[in-house]
Amino acid sequence: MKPVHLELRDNIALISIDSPPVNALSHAVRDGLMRFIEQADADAEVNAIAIICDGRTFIAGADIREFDMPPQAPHLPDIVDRIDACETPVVAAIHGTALGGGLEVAMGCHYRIALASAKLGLPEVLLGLLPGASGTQRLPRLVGAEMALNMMLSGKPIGAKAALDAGLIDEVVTTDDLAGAALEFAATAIDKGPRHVRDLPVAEVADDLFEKSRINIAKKARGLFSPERIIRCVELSTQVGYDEGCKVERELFMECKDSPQSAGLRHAFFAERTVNKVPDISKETKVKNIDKVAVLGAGTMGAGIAYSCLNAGYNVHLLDNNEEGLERGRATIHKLFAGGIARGKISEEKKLETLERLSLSADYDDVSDADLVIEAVFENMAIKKEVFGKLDEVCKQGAILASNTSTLDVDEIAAATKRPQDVIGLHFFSPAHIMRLLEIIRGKETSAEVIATSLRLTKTLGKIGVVVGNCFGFVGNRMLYSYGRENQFLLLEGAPPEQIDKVLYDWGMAMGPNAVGDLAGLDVGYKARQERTDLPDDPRFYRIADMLAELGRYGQKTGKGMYIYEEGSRQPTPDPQVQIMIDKESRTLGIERRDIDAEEIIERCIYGLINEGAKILEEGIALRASDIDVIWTNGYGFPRHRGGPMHYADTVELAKIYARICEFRDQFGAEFWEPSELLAELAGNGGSFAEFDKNAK
Ligand code: T1G
Repeated sequence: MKPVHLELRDNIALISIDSPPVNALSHAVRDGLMRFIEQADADAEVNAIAIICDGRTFIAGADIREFDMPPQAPHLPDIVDRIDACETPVVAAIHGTALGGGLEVAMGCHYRIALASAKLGLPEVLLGLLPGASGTQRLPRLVGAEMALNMMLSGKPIGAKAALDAGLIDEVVTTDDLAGAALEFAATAIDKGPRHVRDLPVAEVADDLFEKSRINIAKKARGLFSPERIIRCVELSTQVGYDEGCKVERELFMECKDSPQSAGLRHAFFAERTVNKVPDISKETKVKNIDKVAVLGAGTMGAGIAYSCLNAGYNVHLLDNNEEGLERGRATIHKLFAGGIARGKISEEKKLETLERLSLSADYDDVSDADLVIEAVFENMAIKKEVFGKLDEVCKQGAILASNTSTLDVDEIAAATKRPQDVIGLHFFSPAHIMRLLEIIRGKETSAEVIATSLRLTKTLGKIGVVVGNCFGFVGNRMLYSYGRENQFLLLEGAPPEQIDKVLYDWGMAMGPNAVGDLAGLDVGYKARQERTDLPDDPRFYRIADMLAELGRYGQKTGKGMYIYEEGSRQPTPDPQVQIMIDKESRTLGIERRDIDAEEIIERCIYGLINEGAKILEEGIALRASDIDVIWTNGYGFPRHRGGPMHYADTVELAKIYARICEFRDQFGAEFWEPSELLAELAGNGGSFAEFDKNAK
């Protein structure tokens, strides 16, 4: 079926694109568009042309999947320029999203109309790219260089009203018949004739606009490749003609497209859209109706989860076993609303309306009618089993009983009930109302219905849910153990905390491991380790972290941890006392300290992650390597432009990583560095985790 059609309506050519799911500009769409534009423009019977899309959205951009294929003509820049060159006026009629190449096609048109609900944007920077089909030259001509720059550097779309006010579109229409509105507008354009955007001037800009932008991206887009190239292109649009600007845009676009960063960001884009594909869960799998959510435990996590559920539209009951706890929970929720109001995310009115769906008590009977219960009490197995035993007694049959445990055995928790098929792990990340990731832990008995319902809940909460198997620490925290372990060993062997943190931060991590420890609270990790009975019998294992916790240095919350923090500041300052303590402990453990370079720090911390990730894949705890990448880029501050630990491993080549891990095994022992069998196998046959995922399908 051809994805592009042309229909003549009263001397107006209506070109419609129908290429689900998002009318991306695949080769077939480009080919059809170019043919019909040329045909309609050459047709003397045609007085105007309208371009419209079927389905849920206007063109959502170039077909990202085709970026890894040899380019095929007609190329998008040529199509956009051909539309602009039409003697016959061309109108774009936009609904849903006009993004990237889709907005460039619309800006190639002489006029644009849009439904009030439409969104328009150039999000290429989110894929490590820049608008490569004249977008960097056309948008400044329509909305001015400053707004164009902001739209391209943030990648955020704007609404139809804002687009009209900015001059990006000519009319906002409210209609169920967009094709009709397009034909009506096209008819009015016949007299006006074509308006060639390429010939529009770019308005004067402030002298320091581009300098300011460069300073800004140095902070906000640390280490990213494409933002500077976007600034370069927009700057050129104020200095040279359209064709020269487009020539440079094309060169810089190709640089971006071929960059490892764009490969990493494109991998992340598709990985996040693949997590929903769980083998035994299909569109036919029954989904339970969730109206009332009960959250147990009004601590920071519980209150954050309750706030997220409230904002997603659920009725929420917050339960805590004492009034004081409840008051704390209520205060936290109100504080989160105040923050939302201050950031303009929610209005006072909306807050009051939302709070009507919140109830609080210390009475278990108040959760008996809940459709879903999310337990967020202290991370202790005995306490969790007691709570689940109680829930089993009071909750209605069919209710989903979920635990927000971040490490503990979901099957053991489920065994405390007579309904293990309704028990699941829903591991939120802190802060729960901000972090997009949700690890969905399926137990041995968890039913497909409960998993399907949890995936639906995740989407409703606006989060990314990754279904994983049950083991200690699941995927994220289990891998974190090996990452943190190497950090602890490196501290004892000679690398100061600030060196380790700077190396990993410069490499792209959102924060270094020692600063993260202080943020999360060293007492949290310490208590979790105290709970474990299977820790390695090695005196070096998390030695420094344990010593700091035993000294009451929990991190930011106590003003002292690995670093010291001024009152009210989150800025870490190295503490000479800590370094003295570490030096002394190295001597006590008979470790000769040495200078350690950045490469070794990165390899030991990141290759440890990769090796553990490969073991997790071997055991089937994660369905795909790309799922592991989604967990680490959305939950642990792993640089998104590196795609995630498993994608990164493929870029380094598994044979190199395997060889280095074998060296570490020989140097530091097999207890911590036994290579994963899967990694050995893939390294041995020149394979990759991407291939593993393809074959796993
Ligand atoms: N190319 C290929 N597939 C795409 C796609 C695209 N541009 N956009 C979406 N899909 C697939 C996606 O993988 C999923 O597939 C399905 O569509 C639904 O997507 C030259 C260089 C439009 C806001 O960056 O932001 O143009 O999993 O689950 O939540 O200058 O998709 O069902 O098999 O995300 O409703 C610029 C990317 C490209 C927009 C819809 N455009 N897309 O969100 O659905 S670069 C973008 C989105 C470019 C030019 C440059 C969102 C959406 P599957 P979904 P959604």
